Amino acid sequence: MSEMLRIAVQNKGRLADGSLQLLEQAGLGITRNPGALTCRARGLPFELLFVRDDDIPSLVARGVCDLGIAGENVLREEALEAADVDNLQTVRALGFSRCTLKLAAPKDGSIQSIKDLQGCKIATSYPQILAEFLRDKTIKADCVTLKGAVEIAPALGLADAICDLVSSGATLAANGLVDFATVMQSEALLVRSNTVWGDGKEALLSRLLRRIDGVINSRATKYIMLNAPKEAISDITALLPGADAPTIMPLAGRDDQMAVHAVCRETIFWDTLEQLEANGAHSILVLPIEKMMG
Ligand code: PRT
Ligand code: ZN
Repeated sequence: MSEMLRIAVQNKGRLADGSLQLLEQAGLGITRNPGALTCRARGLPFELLFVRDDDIPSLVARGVCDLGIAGENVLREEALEAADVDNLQTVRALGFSRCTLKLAAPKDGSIQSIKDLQGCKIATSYPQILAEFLRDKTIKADCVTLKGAVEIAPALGLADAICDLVSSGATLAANGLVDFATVMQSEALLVRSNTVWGDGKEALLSRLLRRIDGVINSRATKYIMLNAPKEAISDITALLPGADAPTIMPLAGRDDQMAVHAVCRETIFWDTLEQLEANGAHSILVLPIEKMMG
């Protein structure tokens, strides 16, 4: 198969590590030369292009790249701004670079809720998303567009409130701001162009998606092994989160004890381990799963 897919990823920033890690775990085999803006994968016929995240939607929509990994926030802003960005579609939500686009205002100030924004100035890097949100709420406000350091705008007298991305909330707090509404949630998305591809490219994307699904599923999944008295087995298996049919085996030389092995598709919290122990389980091991298929 001589077909190749070109995928745009962020060069540097909050999406870059997650994107490379995912593609690497999907077996692409990426060795980046310092300063290089493209890289051929060793494991599958893919080429990576390292760009600014804001350029990813239009590079994919224009067919310069077949695929791209970008934040939902950037994809939505670009789609609202440029009509040609319609020519792409989301193929997977990737679960990393999660954040929330929020409205915030100075603590103890006059703006405490959305209705207080009437006639105010709001600083943001996402003017299109904000305008759509305000239209929807029938609020008329002025939007001040800043590329970065949006949180400083109220202190400088540039705006009364801000609309910006929040993850830990530390930046808002450090600038004396409090959030009062959510505009949108965001995570990294894998997008493709709507351009019609040949069978070779489609097959390559399907192969990548199966592997990505395997990586994403295995992240939340753990393998649990424990030993327990025979009579406690049904209570113990009922406690295992998201486990289908566990393997139950006798322990060599111990008639009264069994070993339980299970794949748990939900997070195993310390509380669960404590409950397992309280029900007689011992020698409990929780192991990460690297890959899953089938
Ligand atoms: O250079 P390039 O244009 O490629 O990068 P960039 O500077 O535009 O973007 P970058 O790398 O900062 O973010 C890329 C994407 O990561 C964003 O579009 C979001 O989809 C996602 N993301 C996730 C975030 C955050 N979390 C985040 N916390 N993007 C920005 N922030 C900023 C936010 O703007 C604020 O200034 O971090 C600050 C708040 O963080 P907390 O933890 O203090 O709340
Ligand atoms: Zn950017």
